[in-house]
Amino acid sequence: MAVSLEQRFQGSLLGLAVGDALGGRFEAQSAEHLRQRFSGVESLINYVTDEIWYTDDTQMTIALAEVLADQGEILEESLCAAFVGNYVPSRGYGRGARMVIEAMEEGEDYRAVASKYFPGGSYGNGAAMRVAPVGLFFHNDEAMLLEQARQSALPTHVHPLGIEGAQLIAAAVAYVTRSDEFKRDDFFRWLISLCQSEEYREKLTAASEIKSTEQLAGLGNGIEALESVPTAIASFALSPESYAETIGNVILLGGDADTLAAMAGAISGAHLGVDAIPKQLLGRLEESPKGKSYLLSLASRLFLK
Ligand code: 8NA
Ligand code: MG
Ligand code: MG
Ligand code: MG
Repeated sequence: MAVSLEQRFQGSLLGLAVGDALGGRFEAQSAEHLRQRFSGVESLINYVTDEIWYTDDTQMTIALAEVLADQGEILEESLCAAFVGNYVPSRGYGRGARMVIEAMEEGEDYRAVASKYFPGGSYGNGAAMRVAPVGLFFHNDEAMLLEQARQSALPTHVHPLGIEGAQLIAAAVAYVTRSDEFKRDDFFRWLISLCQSEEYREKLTAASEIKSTEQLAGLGNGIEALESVPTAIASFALSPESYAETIGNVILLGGDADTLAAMAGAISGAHLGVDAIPKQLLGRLEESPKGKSYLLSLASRLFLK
């Protein structure tokens, strides 16, 4: 059955939140440990028997989606206000991100705080992990897609590799949102054509050549955008017809599991729609004030804007 555009928007936000929440259980564990514990993706998913809670990845994505649904574009001042309004330190933020948001909260010069903390800016994956709403909203407009992904990164990530990571995840989400059929070669050709750095061009080229899940680990599982964005994209492209495989295979890599699964899940959910997320997982996503129902209605608001 054809997947509607609204189901793609819902699939992407919920796919991101579920990946984040499941991956968050295993953040910073080693692949060896996870492989001993779980025989594969199915046993990982069956392990979930209680509520799963999302982390900063989803919390910051909500901020972006709210700004886009309200205003139709990312404006720096509104985005910072939304980061502050959605700031829940217990969700677990990157250490630079925490400093920057707290500076925003205090009305300080947050850009100065950010560049003092990481000279040259952060190249963490924090801009990429939250960018999916930009990919959904601007799926038919390449220039706006890239510019708005950049704008959404700047308050916390001015390093070119942090920004480019966000642009590539936004582009991957946009690609699958606008096309019914997934054409792997075409997908990678387009993403590689968007690369500005040799670093991403090389990694995405390697990602495009991967033929098995065993090869995914070679792309990285770290907190830096370059060590996680290509991995998330590759995991989706390996299992484009399975949400569970897409997120499960990156969670089993260990390391920054929540963020890998958030990014991969946002792409997969936009491709397959919300009904492709196993009930075993979606049914256990937290029902807090900004939990499952809120995310579904936020996705619909974004779709209708
Ligand atoms: P960030 O800007 O603090 O960057 C994340 C990390 O990347 C930093 O803490 C550094 O280790 C490293 N890094 C980034 N830029 C530089 C640089 N220029 N020089 C040296 N090191 C650098 O925050 P972010 O928003 O990019 O981070 C996203 C990550 O934070 C995600 O994995 C997310 O899940 C969250 N996170 C939370 C926890 C937790 O407390 N549960 C643990 C890890 C990550
Ligand atoms: Mg997180
Ligand atoms: Mg599609
Ligand atoms: Mg993380």
